Amino acid sequence: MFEFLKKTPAPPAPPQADAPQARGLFGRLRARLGERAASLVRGLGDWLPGRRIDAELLDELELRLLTADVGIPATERILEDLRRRVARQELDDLEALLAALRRSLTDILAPVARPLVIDASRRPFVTLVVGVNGSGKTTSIGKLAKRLKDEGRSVMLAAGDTFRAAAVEQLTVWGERNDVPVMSQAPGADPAAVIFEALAAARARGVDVLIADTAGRLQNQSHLMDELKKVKRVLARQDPSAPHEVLLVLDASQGQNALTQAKAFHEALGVTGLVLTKLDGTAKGGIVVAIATELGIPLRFVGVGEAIADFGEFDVEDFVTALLAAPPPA
Ligand SMILES: Nc1nc2c(ncn2[C@@H]2O[C@H](COP(=O)(O)OP(=O)(O)OP(=O)(O)O)[C@@H](O)[C@H]2O)c(=O)[nH]1
Ligand SMILES: [Mg+2]
Repeated sequence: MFEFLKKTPAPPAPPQADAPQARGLFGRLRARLGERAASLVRGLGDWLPGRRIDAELLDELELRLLTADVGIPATERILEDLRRRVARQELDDLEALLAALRRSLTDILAPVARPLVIDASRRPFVTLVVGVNGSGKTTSIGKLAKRLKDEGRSVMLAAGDTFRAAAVEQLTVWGERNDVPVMSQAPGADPAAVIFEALAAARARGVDVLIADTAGRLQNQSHLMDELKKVKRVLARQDPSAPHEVLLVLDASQGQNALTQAKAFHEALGVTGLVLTKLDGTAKGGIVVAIATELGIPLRFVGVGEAIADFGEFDVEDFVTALLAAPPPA
């Protein structure tokens, strides 16, 4: 039933071949989840007709929520509400149950659907991007830079990943693609120094937004977490209010691991926003619900594929629809 974990990554799309906008971000997510039969509720109705909503059905739903990585706290919260309402005989058919489930999910997610707002009085608005290896940091920075450029802002990128071979080149390609300057130093340079220098350059040039890339690291590598703390400290020496956003990029397909990462990064750095990537590559979209319940950190952006168009702000209604894999509302 949940065998749709992506086996082989799709080749990166060339910049001019972005996915069509027509169906919208979550339309594309829905289509991809649909391909993998990722639905919390698919099949529930098949064995339901003519049947009352009973404990067995609720148990099945509970299992599906847990399997989709909604996590224990959120699943308990949702099921408690549904069981109470079934006991009061408020829900007597599948449609009513689905509507109640939809509402529960929406109530949990709405408080974290808070887009990134660039405070124009902070110039440059400094965004530090962090996360484990391969979560999608550099790609998300490229997509975000494009978005901000399209909004008419000037953007600069800082190549703070001085560790991984080719990391600077990867960021530079995004910079060239979007006509955005990239500040870098030699491989092995101190990331704090690179980002500090980039901030000085951004200030001198009156840039609106500076986005700093960093090397991937595991949350339990304390010396590497200390390195990020140093980046923060050093930035604050130039601008006591910087960084203005600490953006943690999480790979949704990592399920509950993403939650563990988020807790550790948040504790070390005070994460102010999340990017959840690779929602297209997982049946575990429920991790969004777990994160909302257990962390409450604003979810700024989601990634549903590798193309620029596969990146955007989080829309609760659309996401819940995709999760339930129901047809889009008319
Ligand atoms: N399917 C899918 N792939 C994505 C998404 N976001 C990023 N990727 C891919 O994930 C891979 C890793 O992305 P990067 O941006 O290099 O990740 P990173 O966090 O910068 O990696 P390191 O710098 O090595 O820690 C690339 O192949 C991206 O194209 C997404 O939303 N969906
Ligand atoms: Mg990277």
